[in-house]
Amino acid sequence: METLYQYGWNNFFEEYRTTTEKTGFDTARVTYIKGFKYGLITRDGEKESELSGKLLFGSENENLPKVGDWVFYLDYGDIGYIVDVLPRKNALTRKNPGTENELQVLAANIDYALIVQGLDRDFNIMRLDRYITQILACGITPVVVLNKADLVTDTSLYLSEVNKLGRNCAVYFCSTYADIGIAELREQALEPNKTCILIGSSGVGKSSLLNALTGNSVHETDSLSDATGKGKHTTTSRELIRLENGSLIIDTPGMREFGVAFSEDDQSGSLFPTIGELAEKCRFADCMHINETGCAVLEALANETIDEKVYTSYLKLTREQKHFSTTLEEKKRLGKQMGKMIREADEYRKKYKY
Ligand SMILES: Nc1nc2c(ncn2[C@@H]2O[C@H](COP(=O)(O)OP(=O)(O)OP(=O)(O)O)[C@@H](O)[C@H]2O)c(=O)[nH]1
Ligand SMILES: [Mg+2]
Ligand SMILES: [Zn+2]
Repeated sequence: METLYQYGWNNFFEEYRTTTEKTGFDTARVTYIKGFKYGLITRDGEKESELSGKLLFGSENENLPKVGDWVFYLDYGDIGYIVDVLPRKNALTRKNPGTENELQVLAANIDYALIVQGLDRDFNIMRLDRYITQILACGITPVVVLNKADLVTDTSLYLSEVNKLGRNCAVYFCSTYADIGIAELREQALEPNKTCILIGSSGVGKSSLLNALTGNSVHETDSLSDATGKGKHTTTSRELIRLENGSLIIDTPGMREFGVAFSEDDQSGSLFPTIGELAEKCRFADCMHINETGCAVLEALANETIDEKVYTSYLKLTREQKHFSTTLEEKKRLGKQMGKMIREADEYRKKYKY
């Protein structure tokens, strides 16, 4: 079990294992997925595996194993067969790009998400707020990493922009080129046996950071010297690795979209603390903070006690959330109707035997 604990196994999973009758199966953690192959870290080391037919054909995509998941598997010597996924402590999700109401699970059982932005044209405060909101909704602690600090002379401007969001998350300025902030990140943000994930747009330096953190080149990075743009080492799959200090880290491919996908219940003050706090002082309990009289949010906006971006981001994200959950409900409702029709047709067929 020693190895498993080193890879993040804890009482949460141990309790489940001991209370479930899965005798004959071992547990392991998914470290990568390449096509039909699942990389596992088992008590005896690495083992490449596949999904059992039951799991492959009997599960919704979001319930299939993802990087970071703990699974039950059968050992067949050369290969393992994954038979089940243990309950997740949490999962990093987003709206599946190109869909209206599909959830995409990016990785499971995550303690920290390092949101990486580059201090070049990539820096975008609204996008940062979007990432933070969705990550909090997933029950994951967000950490802000502003990379390429070598490109700017004054980082304090960026820090005050981030602080205006009122998010209270740790902010690190890093440069893999100038070796700025890497040691702090390693020592303060990464904990032994805890899992963190690097996320952000393509080219912000996630893999470069991972390499700097490990001190060696585990992940190839895009090279600036390649003027043709060919042979870029953009990351194409997620992979969990263990660093020397015992922390676990997942590198991911850059994301173009990070659509929010959380439920209405999560939309309370905890996801938008600045707005939530003000909302308590609005005249109407159901105030939408759009044009109501006696709205404390609009008042704060008018006298500039809150930043306009905080408000704009709140409106944008809650609208998106609303759209996501209403289309999801609609889909479920239609699904139920469809199910009912099929059942009725079946009964009708049985009754009249045709
Ligand atoms: N100026 C500057 N450039 C950097 C720094 N770190 C990385 N880069 C450059 O940024 C580019 C992208 O780096 P990667 O580490 O591959 O970026 P990534 O986020 O992993 O990209 P994807 O895998 O496509 O998501 C490369 O050309 C790096 O050399 C930095 O600290 N400063
Ligand atoms: Mg990369
Ligand atoms: Zn209001």
